[in-house]
Amino acid sequence: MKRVAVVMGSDSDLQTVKPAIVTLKKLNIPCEVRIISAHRTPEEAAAFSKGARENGFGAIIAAAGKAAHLAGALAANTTLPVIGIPIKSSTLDGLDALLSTVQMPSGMPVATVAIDGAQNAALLAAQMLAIEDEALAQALREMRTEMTRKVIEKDRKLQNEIDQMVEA
Ligand code: RP5
Repeated sequence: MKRVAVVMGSDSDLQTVKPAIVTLKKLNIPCEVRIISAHRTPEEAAAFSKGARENGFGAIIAAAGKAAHLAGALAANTTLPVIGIPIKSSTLDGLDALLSTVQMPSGMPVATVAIDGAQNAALLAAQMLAIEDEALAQALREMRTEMTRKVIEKDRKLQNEIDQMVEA
């Protein structure tokens, strides 16, 4: 199976990025987690994305906050799909990172998830790999079925609580 790279701009992003790592692990997708900065380590960023395809990656997740150019900088050097996670790490509540990540020029796409949307970034990467991997597609279907079951269960619980409220 292809690997997924999870790259973050700073160790201060790790807490927010954790759900992506956990989700990939739950789906048994091999991943490599790195701290690489578009601004502080630009040469490492270029080298990493230039070599990503031949190093067995199928998708790159890039998480960064503030003037978040990491996803775009990685996308500039690879034709692998790059998924950007804008991180809320400044006084602007992540809107700065969202706009920096999502507003890519034509010809250089970055698939941007919600601010701090780490789990969806991992699921999107998994769905990309699952195009050619039926076992992974099945694992994703099962994950959704479980999510649906939990929501239905919560709804049932709510109905019971409302009934008790009315009776009290
Ligand atoms: C970005 O700047 C990082 O992705 C992080 O979200 C933000 C702050 O980084 P630190 O100053 O905490 O290292 O490059």
